[in-house]
Amino acid sequence: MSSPHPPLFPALVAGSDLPALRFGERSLTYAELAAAAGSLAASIGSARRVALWATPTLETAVGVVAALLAGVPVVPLNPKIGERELGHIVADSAPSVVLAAPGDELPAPLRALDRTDITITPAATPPQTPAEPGPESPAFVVYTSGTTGPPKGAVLPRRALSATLDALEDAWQWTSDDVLVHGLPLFHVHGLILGILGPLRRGGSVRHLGRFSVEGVRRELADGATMLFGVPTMYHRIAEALPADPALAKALSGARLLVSGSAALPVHDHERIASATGRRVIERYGMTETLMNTSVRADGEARAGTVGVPLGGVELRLVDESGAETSDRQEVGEIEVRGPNLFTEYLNRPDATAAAFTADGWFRTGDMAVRDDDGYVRIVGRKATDLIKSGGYKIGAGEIENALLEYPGVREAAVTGEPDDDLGERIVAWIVPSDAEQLPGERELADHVAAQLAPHKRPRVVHYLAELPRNDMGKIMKRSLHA
Ligand code: MCA
Ligand code: AMP
Repeated sequence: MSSPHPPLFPALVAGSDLPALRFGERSLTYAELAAAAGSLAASIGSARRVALWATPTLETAVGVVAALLAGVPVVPLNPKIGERELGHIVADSAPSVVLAAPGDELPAPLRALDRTDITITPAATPPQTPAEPGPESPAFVVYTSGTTGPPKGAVLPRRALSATLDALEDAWQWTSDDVLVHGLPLFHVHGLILGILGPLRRGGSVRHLGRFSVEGVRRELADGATMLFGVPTMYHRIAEALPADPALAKALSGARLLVSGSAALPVHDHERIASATGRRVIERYGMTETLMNTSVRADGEARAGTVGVPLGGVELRLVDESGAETSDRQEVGEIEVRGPNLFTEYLNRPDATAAAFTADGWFRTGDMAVRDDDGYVRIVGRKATDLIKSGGYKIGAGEIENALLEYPGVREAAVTGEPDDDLGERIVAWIVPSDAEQLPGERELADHVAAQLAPHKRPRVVHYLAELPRNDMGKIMKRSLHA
């Protein structure tokens, strides 16, 4: 059947013996991926929405491609997700099917759904590719933290994917010759949309490390990989390893592009990597709701501490507290963006969707920035202190506070972020115990948050206080906690 819309993955339609995906020893060519994902697509084509148990494996990549071929929206799930968060996501997104690798054991809320195993057996005859859905049809629902309450599902249409990936093609001179290496998790935009779908849209290939390691990066860059994606924690670990690892320095110096994102890469790490390798890491800036907004261009000046310039098709402005565009580039303002890269809505949350946009359709990012004279954007902070970025994960203080408050012996709880060399920020819990003689243990509190929400949301430090500092209105004064 011919389709009026161009395919999301032209190289998949063409099929070829060129490599598409590699996870450790296992790999698929474009023809093999088309066959495996095509037959899975045929079996889930009637689903309304599918949940995907997004382990860092070949199955996850095949599952997501299958759902996209079938035109069924995907909800990627962190395989280490805790009970409460999973319950919320399943209830909110109401998937009719869960996709998982054969043998993966799924927690209770998912066992109630129909399960389809992602089997990777090349079909004898390549299945017919279904017609390409329209550009506005939803491709993903990706859950992201706000300052309070449970995570919200950002609905990402197909045109946001193609717009962002094609803008990056231009900014990074990204081609089918590129071989990307990364070890990012596959349940967020960075690892999944940029890191798996990006290479597939270009007709290039990706080698996923299964889990991030400096050794894996060294090995793959020394063996033909041309690009590296990572969060700042990963580049920090690379910077730490460089002085004792000349082979790592050599591998990095041979890469075409080293890209960092999800949080700010400290200038110190930028400089350590540049002096050891002669290569500059470039940063790009994005969000779950907007996909990518800005980047340092491959043909531009790599300037540490900036996230570069707006990508093709993206409108970006800085506004002051009244919502007026700042007149002076040096004045700090909130970044607002508009363009085809944006999400359409938060699932089931018209209130939150309305609050996120201005009347004339600009999305409020909550990120504060200034601009250099030539337009390079410098992010200087976030509007809400209640959003923490740890290891590149966005974490809302409110959801952790709610989880802590349920724990026996906790009377009051506040959560903040504090600087951490490795994670960027680490989560700190401030606890007022019900009984000063019987403190809820630091380890128990961390385990509770890990089990209810997710391990990366667990507090790394716990302080016990007799009371929380409050202002006249009774509001907790978080800024004075660290003082
Ligand atoms: C530790 N663990 C626990 C507990 N404590 N499990 C249960 N209960 C506990 N109390 C487990 C962890 O699950 C993990 O398991 C291991 O112990 C170590 O965890 P941790 O120390 O937290 O992390 P790490 O291994 O040091 O990880 C650092 C990391 C990671 C690799 C940098 O933070 C990471 O992958 N970050 C990427 C974030 C990202 O992709 N963000 C994109 C969203 P195990 O050993 O089994 O692993 S932002 C985005 O998409 C936007 C669009 C953008 O701009 O990119
Ligand atoms: P998330 O909602 O998890 O997708 O995280 C998006 C947030 O990550 C943005 O609003 C920024 O605060 C932050 N972010 C992403 N990339 C960068 C970067 N290169 N520099 C600084 N902050 C970044």
